[in-house]
Order: sequence, then C-alpha cells, then structure tokens
Amino acid sequence: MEILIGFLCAVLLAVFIVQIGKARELASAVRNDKNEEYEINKLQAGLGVVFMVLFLAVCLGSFVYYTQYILGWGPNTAASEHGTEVDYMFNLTLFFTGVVFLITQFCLFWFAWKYRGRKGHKAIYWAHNEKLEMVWMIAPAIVLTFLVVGGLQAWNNIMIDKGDHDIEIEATGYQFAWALRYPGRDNQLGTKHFTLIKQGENELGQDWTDEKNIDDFLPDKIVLPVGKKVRVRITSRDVLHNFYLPQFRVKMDAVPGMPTYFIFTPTVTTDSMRRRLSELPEWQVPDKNDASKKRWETYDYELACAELCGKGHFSMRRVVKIVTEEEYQAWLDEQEKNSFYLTNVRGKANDPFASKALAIEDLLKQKDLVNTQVIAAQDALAAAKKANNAAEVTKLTTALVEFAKLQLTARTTLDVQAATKAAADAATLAQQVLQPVVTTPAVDSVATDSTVQ
Ligand SMILES: [Cu+2]
Repeated sequence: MEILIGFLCAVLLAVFIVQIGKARELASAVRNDKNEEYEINKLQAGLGVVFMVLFLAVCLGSFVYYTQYILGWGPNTAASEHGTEVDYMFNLTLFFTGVVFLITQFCLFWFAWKYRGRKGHKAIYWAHNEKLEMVWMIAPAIVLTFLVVGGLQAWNNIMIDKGDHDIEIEATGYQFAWALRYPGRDNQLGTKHFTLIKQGENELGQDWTDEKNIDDFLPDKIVLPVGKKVRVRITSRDVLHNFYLPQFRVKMDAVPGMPTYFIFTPTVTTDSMRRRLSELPEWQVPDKNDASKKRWETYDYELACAELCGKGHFSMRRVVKIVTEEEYQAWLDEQEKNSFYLTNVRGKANDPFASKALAIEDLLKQKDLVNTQVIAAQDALAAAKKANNAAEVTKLTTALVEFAKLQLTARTTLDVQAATKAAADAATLAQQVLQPVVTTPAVDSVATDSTVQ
C-alpha cells in the first residue's frame, strides 16, 4: 500500500511539474520572451540529467540487490554440465547489452543537456554521415555475429545426440501432469502407441507384447545419479507442454506426435545444493509448509511445464532429486517391483506372457535373497558397534564390501544365472560372518528334558 501511495505521489508530482512547465512556456510565447524559453530548455534538460542519474542508480542497485536470484549467479549457477555454457552465453549477452544500455542512456540525456537551445547557438543541418553510419552498422554486426555464432555453437554442443548417454528416461506431458517412465534394468524403454492408451489401464499406451516394457516403471518423481549422461525423451499426449528443469538449464517443447529430446549431465546433488543454499541468510528462515525445518532443508529441484497449456498448467510440477550412484541403485531397487506390467498386467486377461515364466521375476527373487543377507549383515554391524566389539566390526565391515559387490550384481544383471550365483555367494558369505541364529529355546528344552528324565 505504501509503495502504491508513493508511486501515485511521484506521478502527481511529475504531472504538476509538467503543467507548471507548460504554463511557463505558454506565458513566454505570449510575451515572445526568448530568454524565458532558454531558461525552460535549461531546466528541462537539467531535469533529464537528474532523471538519468537516478534511473541508472536504480538499475544498477536492483541488479546488485537481485543478483542472488539471477540464473547463472550466486546460488543459481547451473547444476548441469552444459548449463555453464548456457550461463556463459547469457552473461556475455547481458554484458554487451548492459554496456550498450549504459552508453545509450547516458548519451540520450547528456546530449539533450549539452545541445539544448541556447542564445547564439544554431543547430546545424546534418542529413547523413556515411562514416558514422558505417560505424554503427558494423559494430553491432560484429557483436551480434559473435553472439549468434557462439549461441549456435553452444546449441549444437548441447543438442548433439551421439547416443552415448548412460540412462534414457521418458517424460510425457498431459493435461495436467507429467507421466514419467524409467526403462528398468534392461535400460531400454519399451515401445508404445497412442492407440493402446486406455484411461486407468494403460496411460501411456505401452505395448505389452514388447518385452522391453516388462520392467518399465512409472515413478512420481525424477531421480538421477550425479555425473551420468541422461537422455530425456519428451512427448505429449494432448497439447503442447514444455519440459523445463530450470536449475539444469533444460528446456524443450513436448509436442504431440513428435518426440523431442534433451541430453544433460547433472553435476550437483540435491544435498550439495541444499548445503550451498544453507550459507545464505534468506534460506535460513523456517519453511512455509514445515516450520520445524529451515527453508534450505526442504529445497528440491523441480520439473515444471513452461508452456501455458490450460487451466491446470500450474500443477504440472514434479520433484527432481540428484543423488549419488549408490543412492540411485538403492532407489531403482525399490522401484523395480513397481513395474507397471508386473503390478497391473501380469496374470491378467491381457497378459501376452500369461503362460510364460519371465526372467525378471527370477531376477527380482534372487535380488531379494541378496538384499535380505545384506540387511542382516548391516544389522549385525550396528549391533557389534553398539556392543563395542571391535573384532566383529572389522569382520563385518570387510564382509559388507563383498556384500555390496554381490548386491550390485543382483540389482543390475540381466542374467538369471549370475543373479542366482550372487544369491548363493551372499548366503555362503552370511554363513561365514554372521552368528548362527539360535532356533531352539535353550532354557525350556532343558526343563523339558529334566522332566522326561
Ligand atoms: Cu503443460
């Protein structure tokens, strides 16, 4: 409210000054007083210079004040490999346009002051000057060529698809959400067709006769490992949407009937980004939704839709988490059992593999066996640490390194034999390092034995 009142006062003051100026101008014209006209010129040109100083001060001040919020500055430096290139182009453009802005604004008001109408000064008639025209044509042409060629080069570097990505995921925009799809452990997205789309049953139109679809799962957020090259296949089911990951400088239209893509490598984990933000005072305040936490503690990267696609456009948001490779593998492990095929199609009337045993089911079974042993070993290690049993801690820590290797095999292999071997090896290792579990209740059996005697 105060700002509005202040703004209105400033407008009224400006109107007042202009009206007084006009009245003076009219009076001098009636009196045919040239000196009065020169005085008015001086006043107006002087006010122009004052305005210029204030205006440029406000521009520079707001730039400094909002630096923390500008992409490419402070906490908003890019969190992806190619993002630094985009930020560089932005900053280069900002530099050139900033310099031109300062020079032109200065010249505009300074010239109005310097060449104001004065006694004894006559304006010269200057139709054109070829040299000057050449300068102001060639200088921007050089700068723009530099910017455009640099921009094209950056675009080509970013968009080139060498097929050497580590992970391919898919994002399908629809009114009003993103359907995300991961390829599962075969690392290949299954085929889909729009004619197969069935509300509630097959949202993406996945073709269940394609075995690549069997392990595809549809999570509610994007989780990616840091430092891995990710290709996102971007599609839309209805209207134009836009796949936008601001912190990674990823932005691409989702077009119905025409898949697009974006390849990027995340470089900053969510945890690192939170730590980065925790150093800033404005992120130290309590969170809006959870007052027990600071704002930086609940920070998450996000996927948004950057195409105004209808009334629910605002709700097209998904959380994006960048994690370490180990955390990513653990997340995949969790998600694997949620494969859309396994949870919704397997064993149903529309299951094309109804009578066939599937390798993925064996793989998941073997993986679960390994996981059980690993959890038992981790629990044993925790207990040994609590009991201050140094020898046991050393033994279990060494064993857990071996367990981790077996677990990784069980989590990633496509070969049932390899998975079965990993499960068998894990069982053997568990036998060697874990205390045998006592199954007979010792006290009771002794009592029973003595009664029998
Ligand atoms: Cu949208």
